[in-house]
Amino acid sequence: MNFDKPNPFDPRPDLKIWFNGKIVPVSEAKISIFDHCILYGDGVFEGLRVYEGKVFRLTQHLRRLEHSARAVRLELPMTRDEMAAAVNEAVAANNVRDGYVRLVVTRGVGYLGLSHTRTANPTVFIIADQIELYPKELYEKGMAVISTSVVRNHPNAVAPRIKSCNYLNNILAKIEGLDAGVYEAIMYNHLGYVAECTGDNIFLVRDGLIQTPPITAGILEGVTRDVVIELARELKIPLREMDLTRHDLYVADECFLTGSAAEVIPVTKIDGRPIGDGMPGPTTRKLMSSFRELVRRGG
Ligand code: PXG
Repeated sequence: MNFDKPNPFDPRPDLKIWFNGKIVPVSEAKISIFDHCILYGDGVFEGLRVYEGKVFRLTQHLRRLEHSARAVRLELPMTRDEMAAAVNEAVAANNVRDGYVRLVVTRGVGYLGLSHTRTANPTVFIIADQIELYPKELYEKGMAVISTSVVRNHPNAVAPRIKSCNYLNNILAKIEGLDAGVYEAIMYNHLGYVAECTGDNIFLVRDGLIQTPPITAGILEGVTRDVVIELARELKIPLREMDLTRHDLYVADECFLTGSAAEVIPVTKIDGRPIGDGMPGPTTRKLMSSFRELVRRGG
């Protein structure tokens, strides 16, 4: 047995964590093995961005957290204002100017059984650190993705609108993508329509129309997705939320993904097929630069 091998992915030791109301060194931020988040993936989370020291779209993220919590009958132990203050404390404690925030609320320690009624004291922790999801050159050249055989959770199973700590549906798709040599993977829903990627929402462009799956396709209501929809409206580029099939992926002129970590990233190959002329297209480029301008202006 060897459980003490060095781990190259260990967090840096000087990281400070907001943990149940206090700022503590990362080595002191510990969760019980009886927390139902560990035993069952029973918890909810958010992933946010910090630009120029300011948390981007904080209210939208906290609102989504509240909805996720309500959907799984987890009572948040903090008000929205307290949560916002805590996120800002975590950011300040780590002097993050441009970075990433992970906010997690666990079900809490409980009895060895599924019942949420036999748990107490959700743990809240906030990590403020750096993230670089995809290599920088992919924002210039575009990224290759696959569409996977892993079907997105049925909305009446674990609704994809819940940002829960149970991400195995997405992780299985991610594994299929990584095995195929790509960083991201598109998932179809139970009806065979395009849903979303493992950690990003998807958009296509065809004949000047931006197309994206509707929320009813069973997707996370991405904060970045909403920003792009707003930007398209401001730029007067037509956009339609519509059911999309594999065929739509293959005949698109352009494709791009959105996410808090990824921002807006062009996709130039799907399942080995070049999209459009195989280069990031003009609409994608316009939205990428508008997005960067928006975050520079402070959201
Ligand atoms: N769909 C899913 C399934 C997500 O998890 C998005 C879309 C984009 O949503 P926002 O609100 O960020 O625009 C997400 C969020 C990762 C990672 O490490 C990705 C997300 C969250 C946490 C981690 O890849 N994406």
